[in-house]
Amino acid sequence: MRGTPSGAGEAEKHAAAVAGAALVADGQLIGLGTGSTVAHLLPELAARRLAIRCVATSPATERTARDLGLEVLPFDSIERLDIAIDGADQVDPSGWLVKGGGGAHLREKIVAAAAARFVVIVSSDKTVEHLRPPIPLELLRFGLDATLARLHEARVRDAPPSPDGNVIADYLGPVEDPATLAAWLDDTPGVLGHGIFLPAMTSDVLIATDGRVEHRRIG
Ligand code: A5P
Repeated sequence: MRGTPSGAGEAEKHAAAVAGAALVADGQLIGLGTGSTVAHLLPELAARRLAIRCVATSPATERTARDLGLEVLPFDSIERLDIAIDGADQVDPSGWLVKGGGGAHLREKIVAAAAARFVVIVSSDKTVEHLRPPIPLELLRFGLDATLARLHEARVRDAPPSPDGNVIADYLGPVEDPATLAAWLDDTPGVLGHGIFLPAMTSDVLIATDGRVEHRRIG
């Protein structure tokens, strides 16, 4: 799923991150995503020196944000965020997303759902015509083999547990209709979260291609 970092890819991630950071306003409460594109976002946000407060979707993001001087709050007694910004692994033309290459997709979905505006920042290699496997999963360890058997085509990822100590796996079956697959995964006991994000969750997608950033408005 994850390609070798290329100079062009990093430049596009940087351009998308700069465009994302520009959407943040003074005084806002921000949700910070996880991943290599968000790694470009954090210094850009810090450099703007706004009076913002943040919540982080992973310990790695939290550490980096704090090191850069951003204020990070625990996300347990906050009802709404003004804006959340995050990367994605796949974006289709209608705004369906696959996330979770970094294993933080359950937290990322909770943060995105709490945000009045959810902004996705991607390099051009993340655009796809149709979503495809693997679809990241977060599974409860209790009953793990029974959950995997019910999912038929799923494999535990050789990766650390999620930030909340759960098992990270990937669904490898076909993605014919993302809505049907998302609903089935939502209904499967033992599946705590999956990486399919419905278009209704996303407000904006910023796609960097060479020196240009396309701004797609979705939900
Ligand atoms: C983390 O769990 C993921 O959802 C990332 O947001 C997504 O995989 C994009 O990551 P990169 O920016 O590293 O490509």
